[in-house]
Amino acid sequence: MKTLNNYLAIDEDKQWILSQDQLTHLSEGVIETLFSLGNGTLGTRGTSGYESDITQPECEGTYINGSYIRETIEYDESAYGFAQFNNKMMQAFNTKAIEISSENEVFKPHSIGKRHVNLHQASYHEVLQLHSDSGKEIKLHITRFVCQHQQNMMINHYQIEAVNFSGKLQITSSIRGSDSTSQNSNDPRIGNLSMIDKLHCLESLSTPEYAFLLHQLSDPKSLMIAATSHQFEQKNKHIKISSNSKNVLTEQFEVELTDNKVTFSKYSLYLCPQTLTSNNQQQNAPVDEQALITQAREELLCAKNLGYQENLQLHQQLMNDFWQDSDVIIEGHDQHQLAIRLNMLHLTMSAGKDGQRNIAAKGLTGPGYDGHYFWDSEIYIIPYFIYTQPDVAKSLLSYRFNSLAKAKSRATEMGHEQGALFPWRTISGEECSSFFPAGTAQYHINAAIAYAVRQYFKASDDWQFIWDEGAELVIETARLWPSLGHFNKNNSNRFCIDTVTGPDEYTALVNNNYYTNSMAKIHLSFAIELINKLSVNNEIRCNLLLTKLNLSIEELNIWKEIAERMYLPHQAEQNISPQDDSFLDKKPWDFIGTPKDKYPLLLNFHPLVIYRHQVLKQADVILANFLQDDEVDIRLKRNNLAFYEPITTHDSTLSACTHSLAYSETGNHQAAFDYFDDTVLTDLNNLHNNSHYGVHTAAMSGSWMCITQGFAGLRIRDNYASFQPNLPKQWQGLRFKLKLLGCQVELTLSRGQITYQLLSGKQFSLKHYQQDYLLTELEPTLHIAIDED
Ligand code: IFM
Repeated sequence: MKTLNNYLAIDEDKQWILSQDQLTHLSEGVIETLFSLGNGTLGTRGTSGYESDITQPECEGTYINGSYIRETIEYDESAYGFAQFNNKMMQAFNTKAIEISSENEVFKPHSIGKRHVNLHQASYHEVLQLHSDSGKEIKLHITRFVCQHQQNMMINHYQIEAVNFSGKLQITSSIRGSDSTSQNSNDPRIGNLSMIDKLHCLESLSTPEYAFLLHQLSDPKSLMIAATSHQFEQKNKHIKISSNSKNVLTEQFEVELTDNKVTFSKYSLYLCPQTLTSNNQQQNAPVDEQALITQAREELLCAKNLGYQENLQLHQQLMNDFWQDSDVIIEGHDQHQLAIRLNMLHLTMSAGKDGQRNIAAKGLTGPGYDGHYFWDSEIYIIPYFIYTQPDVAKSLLSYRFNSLAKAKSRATEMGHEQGALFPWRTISGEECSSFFPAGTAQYHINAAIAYAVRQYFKASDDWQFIWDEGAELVIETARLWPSLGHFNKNNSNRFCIDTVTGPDEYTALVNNNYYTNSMAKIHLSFAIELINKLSVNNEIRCNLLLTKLNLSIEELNIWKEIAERMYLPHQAEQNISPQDDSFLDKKPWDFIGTPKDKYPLLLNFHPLVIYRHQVLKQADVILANFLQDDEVDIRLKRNNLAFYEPITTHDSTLSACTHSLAYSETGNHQAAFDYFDDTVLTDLNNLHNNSHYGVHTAAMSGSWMCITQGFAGLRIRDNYASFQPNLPKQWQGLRFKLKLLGCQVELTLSRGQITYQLLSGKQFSLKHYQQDYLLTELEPTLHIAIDED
């Protein structure tokens, strides 16, 4: 096994390198997505920056997570409560653009460059061969990283080798507004972040020291600065500045070739001080233009003082720490090994880490879904962070806490007397879904947030978070359920929730969606359990909290009654759970008569046609059953799988991983493996044919869940973790680490044996199938032989 500290070994290790040669089956746009880099705040697509007819990017983009432009949603037929504004993730200025010339002749590439991404280092590498009309040849090496140690910074490093001439080179370097990122399309998944017309240029400057473009956004009122600074190893002169438009700043440097080489770094800094949330008043303080310019200059000069090598080392150190804790090692399947690493890397490169930004469905890799955050974060993505980087999980939950005020006013707008209603899709915290049947109607997002708090708390025992933020989140979101349903006399007085949409977006506005009702039940039960725990932990503080939130015993009693009397649809004859009240009465979809090219159905049939049929876009009951854990009998889970799987299209990338998890849990290991394969390769093989507009972060995280919660059977219980490991027969071994219950443990599965190892922490209780064990500092290792039959 390679040592993770040895960068050289990693450089040569094919399982850490994703190169263009391995991706000949993919289009340029998909490769740009896969080669994207980011750090949770800033992300940039894997485009060369050396633009020419040959190296023209399919979709240029550099994005700032959490920053956005607000646009009015135009409806021809509007109605009360419709979302009024869209948020579009900030597409920042392109600072990767350079061009090289000699004696007024521009060098052009012979062919597209040779590119690869080093997954361990989160760095992009490209080699381009260029020539001039008069036959001069150069070789250009580009190395790029988006600094893990400096959230607003990207560094591009260039090494130019003159092959057959000497003298001087002119380097033209720009900061450029990207006008358009995608064609108009009827595909609702594709976003368009073209926003240059929404930015008003206030100031630009170019000096030998640094350069910048400063823009003003009108809504939300904010400033954005893109600044660069160049650092040459050779003698150079800053010779020309031209700015033919307010949205482009071009500089030129003349550099002396030394030993036929020119080496330089371009430091790019982006600042966009924007208010994401309304809870924190300080953030609303206006930012002064001059202060922003000074900050940009100082941060650039500070990075330059450190120099390229030092910055690279700081960046690599953090990446090294990340992989030390997070790596999953798969033996016997190179493609899965590469894919799971790619997925984990994109998750960490996309997730906000400061409580002010979340993780977009497409990460920071493309314009898809306008850069919005969905329930994907809580149900699919946070589990990965809970067990590998718990601080990131916490900060994603803090983002929700910080937008609680907006969720509360949305609840009021939607007619609820109290509580919070979180938006289906958003950046700023306001509802941005313009199609309410598959948007606002997905009230289950409230339960998703509470479920994520529950999982985080169970695994981390983080009381401080629960006291400061978690409890309030759980309580305010729980408050909505009583007003969303009623005790129905026609249904034995059970609590029914009407006119909602569950996760399956091929069925909308139904009564008693099984998933929503189950999750509401879990949510309310957890809220009550949590308040009891808080009271035991600190009764006075708990009473203060309940007083602050104006939560009475009567309200708690209602929650209790609702949870107890929640109606969960059940059809006794087949022993299955109907997806909702009307689902089983609908006409079956004609799968045999639907040719392959009619998928995804959402691009080929009107929603009403789809809604009228028994057909699923994605797991609904199956997901509920997984999240319900041991509350549901395994026979019911099996029956539900047998019923729903054949009528599920998996047109959503959130579906395959759920099915893999469900098959692992119910013992169909081959099916679990096949669905895992579909999940882990979603982007690496562009399985849904839309990875050119960004990766699918939920599927990426879902693939991690398939391994840990599926193949290894991890479940978190009160004060212990339980495992039911089953190494796929297609693999030779599996190894991963988990952080939970104050410890770090490593699991190593090989054919015939599993090893549990306590890496840190005092003691760790676990259950392996039915047997209890304790790992301690004195006896940290447990080997268990596995009978493969
Ligand atoms: O949140 C999902 C939804 O469940 C299915 N459509 C895509 C969204 C973003 O991934």
